[in-house]
Amino acid sequence: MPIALTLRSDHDPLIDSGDLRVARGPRQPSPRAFGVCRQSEPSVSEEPTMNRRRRIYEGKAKILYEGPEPGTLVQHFKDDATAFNNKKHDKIEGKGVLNNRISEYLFQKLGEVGVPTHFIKRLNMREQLIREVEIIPLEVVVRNVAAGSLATRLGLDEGTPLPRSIVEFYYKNDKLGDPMVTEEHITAFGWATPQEIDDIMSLALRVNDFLSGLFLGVGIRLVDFKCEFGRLWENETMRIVLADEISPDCSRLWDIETQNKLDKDRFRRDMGGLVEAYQEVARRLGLHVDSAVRARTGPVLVRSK
Ligand code: AIR
Ligand code: ASP
Repeated sequence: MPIALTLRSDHDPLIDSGDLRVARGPRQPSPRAFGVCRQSEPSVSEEPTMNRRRRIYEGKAKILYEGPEPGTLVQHFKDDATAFNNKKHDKIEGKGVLNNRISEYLFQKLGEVGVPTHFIKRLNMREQLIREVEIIPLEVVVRNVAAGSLATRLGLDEGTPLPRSIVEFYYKNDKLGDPMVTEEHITAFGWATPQEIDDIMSLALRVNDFLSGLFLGVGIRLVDFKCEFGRLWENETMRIVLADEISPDCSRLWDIETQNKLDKDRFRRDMGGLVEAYQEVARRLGLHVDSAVRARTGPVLVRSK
C-alpha cells in the first residue's frame, strides 16, 4: 500500500508540486541505486558510530544514512579532504560544516529557479535531508575557463576563457580513477539513455548559467564544477534530478579581482588556507556560518597518513 508522505518544505519545487507518494518497502535501496559506488566496497568509518542510524554508503567526503521516512536519506558532510583519487588525504576541521551550508544554499537557489534537486532541508550543521535517488554513475563537469585536467590535457594556460561552456562526462568509478567517457560509452554500457543524457546536459548547463551569475554577483568566477544526477521515481514516472553536492570541494571558484583560489585546489596544490577560503565563499553568499567554525583562526590539519 502506498503511503502519503507529508514532507513539505517552502523551498522544494518537487515536494510543493504535490504529496510525494512512496511505496512502503524494504529500507535497502534497490541494487541499482548506488550501484557504481558499491563496485568498490564502501569503507567503514573509523569514527565511533554517532547514532543508531543505518549507514547506507560512505564516500570520501560524505556519508549517507537512512532517512526518517522511506524514500529519504540523510547526507552527512565529513571533514575529510581527498585528492588524486584518495592518494592525498587529510582532515580539515570545519570543511564539512561549510560545504553543508554552501551546498544547501546553492541547491535551494537552484530549486527556486526550477532546477529539480534531491534536496529537502538542512537538518543540522553537518547533515541534510535528501530524497533517495538512483545515482547515475557519471561525474558531469561543466567548464567555463581552462583549468585543472583540461588545461593539462590540451596544453592550455590556466585561466584561458573557453569559447563556450563545455560539458564533460566521467565514469564514476574510484578503482579506475573516474575515466573520461563519451556519450557512446554511456549509452553502449547502459549507464544512461540518450534521453537521459539530453536531460542531464540541459540541466547541467542551466545550473552553470544560474550559478555563474550568482557567483559573479559576489565577485567570484565559476571556472568549472562537477555535479551528479539521479533518477527520482514518483509513482510510475521517473525524472532526472540534481543530486550529491555543489560546494568549493567540487568546483573552481576564483576571486574576480585577485584570481585567488577559493576552492579545493588550495588543498590539492598544498596552498593552505582552505577553511578561510570556504568561509570567504560563504560570507560573500551572505551565509551565517556557525561560531564553532568562525572562531577558528586557521585550518587545523591532521595528517591521517
Ligand atoms: N571534480 C572532479 N572530480 C571531482 C571533483 N571535485 C571537480 C573539480 C573541478 C572540476 O570537477 O573540483 O571543479 C574539474 O576537475 P578537473 O580535475 O577535471 O580539472
Ligand atoms: N575527490 C576526488 C579524489 O579524491 C577528486 C578530486 O577532488 O581531486 O580523488
